[in-house]
Amino acid sequence: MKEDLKRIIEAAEQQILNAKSLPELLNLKSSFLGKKSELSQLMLKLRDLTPEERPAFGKAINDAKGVLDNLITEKQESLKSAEIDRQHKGSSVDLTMPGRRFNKGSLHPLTLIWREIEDVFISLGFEVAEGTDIEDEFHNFDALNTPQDHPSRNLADTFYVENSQLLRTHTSPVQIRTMERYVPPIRIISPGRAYRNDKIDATHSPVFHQVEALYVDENVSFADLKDTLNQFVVKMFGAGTKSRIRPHFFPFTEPSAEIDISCVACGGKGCRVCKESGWLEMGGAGMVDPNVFKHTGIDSEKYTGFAFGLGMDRIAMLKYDIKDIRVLFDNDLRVLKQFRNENR
Ligand code: FA5
Repeated sequence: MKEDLKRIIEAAEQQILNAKSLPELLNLKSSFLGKKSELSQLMLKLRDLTPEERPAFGKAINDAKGVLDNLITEKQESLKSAEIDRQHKGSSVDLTMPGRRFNKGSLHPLTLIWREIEDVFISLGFEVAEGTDIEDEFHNFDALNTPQDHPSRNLADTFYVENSQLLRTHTSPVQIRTMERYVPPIRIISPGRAYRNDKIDATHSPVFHQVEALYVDENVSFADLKDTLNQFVVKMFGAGTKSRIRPHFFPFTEPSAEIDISCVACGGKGCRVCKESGWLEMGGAGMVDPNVFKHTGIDSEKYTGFAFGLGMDRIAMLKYDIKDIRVLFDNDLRVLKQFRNENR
């Protein structure tokens, strides 16, 4: 029997080592270790042996099976890696080439401006307050001292939702909500979306973005308003940029003003962007009207405050030299990709 085992192992060893493919190896495995293999047949002969002889013989067969099993596993690994080498040699894949660049997304120019504006105002001591896009008439109009017959309340200008609710037409309701909740000193900005039934053109969109600012404390003056605006403009657009304030009317501020900044496209000399005037309209501003304080329970004898609201889309257009507001809403990848390196 020992002779038989020796012969079987030697024959199997030769054939396993010479196997050329994985299917051939699998066939050999079944013929040397399968149920009909010589080794399995030898097992059947165990019953012809004496009980004393059986353990040693059984162990010898199992050892032989172990030897063959190991040989087959080793051969299998070497055939697999040879196959992988062969595939790579035959193909044109150059494993030393650098990988393809991961196509990273980029932040939208409005998001970049939004973040930059927040950073500038935070550096000036303001906090960021949040409002909601859907507002009620009280916070969007009444508390802001807007008369019942004011044209901005018109269906043609405002998108109403239902039950006197509307899509806010400006970010000024955040002033009211902040003054309702907190006592002065209050120093907040509130960036966000606003909605108006405006005709679309190069500088108007029915959905646009504003940033509201509100500063209420004892002795806040118009000089503080001008200085804050100037600092913002210089930090945002650079040292050579000036801001100017023109008299205007808003129901919620007295006195009221419109804010212009010197045209960043031509440095104030006059060009197509600023319609040759050298100035660009950015937003509205003024000293908080005492009637607004009354609606929010703030003592107008003790406190004064300034507020302003700037168009963020217009700021983005100036900063990134975008000539049409629609570019900010089209999401054309050719445009958005240009902001890849601006991401923070
Ligand atoms: C207001 O909305 C006032 N709430 C601003 C304000 C706040 C005044 C606090 C005083 C105190 P106005 O309607 O002018 O003001 O809008 C301000 C800015 O929003 C405009 O100068 C412009 O930059 C931007 N804006 C207004 N409508 C649109 C629009 N349809 N598309 C794009 N930007 C717009």
